[in-house]
Amino acid sequence: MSSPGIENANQPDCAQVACESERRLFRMVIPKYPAFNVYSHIAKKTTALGPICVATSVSKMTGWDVEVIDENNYRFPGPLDEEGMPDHATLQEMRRADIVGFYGGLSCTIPRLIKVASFYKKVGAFTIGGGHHLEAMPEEALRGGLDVIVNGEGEIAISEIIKAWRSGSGMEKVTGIAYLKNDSVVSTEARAPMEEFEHLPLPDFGLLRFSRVKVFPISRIRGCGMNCEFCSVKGRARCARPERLIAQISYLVETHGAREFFIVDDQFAQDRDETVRFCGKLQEYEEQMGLRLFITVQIRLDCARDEELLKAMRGCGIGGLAVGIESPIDEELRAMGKHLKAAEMVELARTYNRHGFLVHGMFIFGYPMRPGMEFSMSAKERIKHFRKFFRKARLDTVQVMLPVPLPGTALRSRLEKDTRVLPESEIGWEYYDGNFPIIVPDPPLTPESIQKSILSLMRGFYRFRRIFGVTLHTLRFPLAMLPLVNLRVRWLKWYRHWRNEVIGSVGYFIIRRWRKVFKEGSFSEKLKRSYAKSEK
Ligand code: B12
Ligand code: SF4
Repeated sequence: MSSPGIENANQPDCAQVACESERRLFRMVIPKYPAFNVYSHIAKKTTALGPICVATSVSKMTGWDVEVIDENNYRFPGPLDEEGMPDHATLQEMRRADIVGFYGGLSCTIPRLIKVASFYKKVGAFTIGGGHHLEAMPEEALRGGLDVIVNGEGEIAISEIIKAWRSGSGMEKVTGIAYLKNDSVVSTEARAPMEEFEHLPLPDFGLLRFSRVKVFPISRIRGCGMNCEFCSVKGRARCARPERLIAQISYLVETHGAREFFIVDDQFAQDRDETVRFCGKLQEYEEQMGLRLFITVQIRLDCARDEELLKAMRGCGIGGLAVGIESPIDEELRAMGKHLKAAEMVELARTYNRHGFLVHGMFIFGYPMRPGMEFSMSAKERIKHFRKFFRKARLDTVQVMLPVPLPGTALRSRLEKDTRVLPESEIGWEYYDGNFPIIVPDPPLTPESIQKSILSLMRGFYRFRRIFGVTLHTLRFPLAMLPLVNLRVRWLKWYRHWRNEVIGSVGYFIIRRWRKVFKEGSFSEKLKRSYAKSEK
């Protein structure tokens, strides 16, 4: 079968007509992260929700079998190539996929996506991509191996594309997609974001092949109305009913033995009253089933002021909070479009801590000021601010990243205008994971100094000597439980210290390995070259 690029895909070829009665295969690929980093560990235990939702939609279509290959959570006996990567040639030999979908949500995975997509295109599969990066930058991937890119949510669009491909009726009538025609990118009329979710099937994690999921990603709310300058999530929040999230959880608990969940919604409590209702319903379910779940959510700091919400969250097993604190420096917060002040943030983080939540603070180091904002601070001084904040806010774990000019964001447009984004010819998409300097920072900072600073902050937090803390806390366990009253409170208090020391020491090894991989790589050379170019 010849490769059905968008133009010849419109006419079904002979093989397509002859095998009309055969079942066909749709394979979804979640491309591998390029570098070892702090996410590598979690990626092995979870998966990406968006492509699972899209694959689930295809699985409900007549005549289609579906499988998902998550390259970040890919295990024995999945075939590997000589580089140790998932071997798509063998997968294709085992069973030929007619259509291959690609998750293009993360810029850092785009080079791998293009490599795998061009392979599939060469062997005659029809290739479709979706996700934040591809929406913002469709052309490179369309020229590199994708036939069609979906803008926005894919659950409905995918079935329309597949039907159009099968019937040969052409893609022009499918809304919200982009493809190449006469060597130019054509975008069809935009598709409105979904408002109603009840008709969508529940995401089917059983479609994953060669993966084992421990932390299940689930979702109720899409979009975020906050509009932070550096973020690619746009559009107001659209919410499903709490019952839908309960249905996802109960299904996974009862069929997959799931106990750990990550609610991927950008702000868990956006739809505040319904969120409280969700917590109540979940607590009820857990009591009926006699089990306790562990749930992590992403939440804003100022929700810590809402006592009723916090109580409801604790009641249903929400234990982990990922909080975008971003910076302990007021001027930087203003530049990002954040409305809180650093001093307030310390208090709010401590409130979460007091209520027994494990708080993971996410920060950006060296955020570039907006025009007209006069502010200058050395890297050393900034590090001091960060360290003081970590200590005062009593954060359980932290992640300090560099500013990333993500495609489609206002930050990227602003920095591009000032030619402060390091050229892609040197610093490619694979470096867009927050660990590498991609921009020319504000003076007196330099790309090297900001990178050294995040390493220093992470190494200061995740230290080797925390291994001794693990031993100490393990030995202290019997003592911590005495006297034998309030056992749950005592256990939780002990567990928090013990768990933080375990993560602290595991983190040390992860950062050490990241540094080693980094030193062996060629980034420093590329950085010098591209920085020199941008200074000219
Ligand atoms: C959960 C999450 C994570 C998880 C899991 C990531 C994953 N998906 O594999 C973790 C914590 C590991 C993570 C890490 C990172 N993340 Co993250 N993450 C998210 C988050 C909050 C939710 C993703 C999600 O599940 N959404 C819900 C689903 C339903 O929506 P969706 O993924 O967009 O999918 C829909 C459409 O895009 C489309 N679609 C998607 N794929 C396909 C495929 C086909 C074929 C079709 C037709 C359609 C289609 O249909 C889907 C269903 O409607 C998003 C923000 C967001 N709201 O999307 C950020 C986001 C994806 N992350 C982002 C980033 C930058 C990162 C990090 C680099 C860290 C950082 N600096 O923040 C790291 C990278 C990891 C690494 N190893 O380097 C950016 C990506 C932007 C970009 N251009 O790269 C986002 C958009 C947030 C932002 N700041 O803008 N992340
Ligand atoms: S950073 Fe978080 S709060 Fe800000 S727009 Fe993105 S998802 Fe919303």
